[in-house]
Amino acid sequence: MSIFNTGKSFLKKTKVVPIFLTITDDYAKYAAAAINSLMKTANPKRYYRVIIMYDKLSLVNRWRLRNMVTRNCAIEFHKMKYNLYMQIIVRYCAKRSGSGDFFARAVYYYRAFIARIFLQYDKGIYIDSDTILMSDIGELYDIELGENVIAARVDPKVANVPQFVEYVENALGIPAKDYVNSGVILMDLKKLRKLHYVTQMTDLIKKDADLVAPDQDYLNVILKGQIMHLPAEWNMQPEGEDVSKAKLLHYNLSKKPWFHDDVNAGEEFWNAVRGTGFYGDLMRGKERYTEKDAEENASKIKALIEKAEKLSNGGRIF
Ligand SMILES: [Mn+2]
Repeated sequence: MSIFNTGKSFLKKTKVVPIFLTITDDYAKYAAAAINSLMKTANPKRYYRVIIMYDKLSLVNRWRLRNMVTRNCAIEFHKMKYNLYMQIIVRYCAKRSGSGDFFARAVYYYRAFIARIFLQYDKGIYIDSDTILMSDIGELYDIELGENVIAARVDPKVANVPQFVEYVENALGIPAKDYVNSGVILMDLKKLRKLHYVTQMTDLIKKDADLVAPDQDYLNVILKGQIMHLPAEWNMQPEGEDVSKAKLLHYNLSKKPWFHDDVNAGEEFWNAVRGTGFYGDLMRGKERYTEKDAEENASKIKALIEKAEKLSNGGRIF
């Protein structure tokens, strides 16, 4: 039996767990840590396939990532095609970038295409590159979605910032207690295909609205009422949270352990980096990181909060 067999009957029989990451060259080193942690915590009796969706990824980075393959965890690459949908997204991002928008990059939208591209899977998991697995991701895959289209964690960063609460409730029409983070998503791919998710998303994008977290906002708006809430431990966000029971760490909108020393659960990140072939890159990146970079990053988050406040005063967007 081989994990490199991609036939549908094989997938059905062995229940390969498909995990999707979406990256460009600048995310490759963080993705490597996420993938390495996934492999270390994987159940030796199960099979996994990590699928990396990318646009620009150098041969060297692809080679280094591909080298991480293990006995029961395959690594596969998928280059995104510049189709009509992608053109709409890229144009929107180009227009939005520079307006204090963190997320004006097409790579944030690749996750929306998973159901559409990978017809061989009926269920799958998306994870951000700034995550570390502490438990077998197969357990997350086994969660029953029931009638829901996806499962994701209610976003703790939103709930803790009054301006974000106002924004999601007033501008998006979503109660903050239901607004989810899109960094870890368990997906019913069949249902997403039936909903023509990408078409719905690009229809909204064509409205050219200014948003705080576009891909995540669209996800919440389109799937409102059809999202199961994941237990917090599957998207534990170290800054300000108790990570002792975490099954997955997500360094979301916070000080990143690859730049700062004083990060809660930073050790877990560096443990996951060792042996990936990206250790040197990450160490050099940390050495080069300056006070000025830290200030710039903090001011970006401040700008995001200001933007949320401004937009929430303008009433409903969709
Ligand atoms: Mn993230």
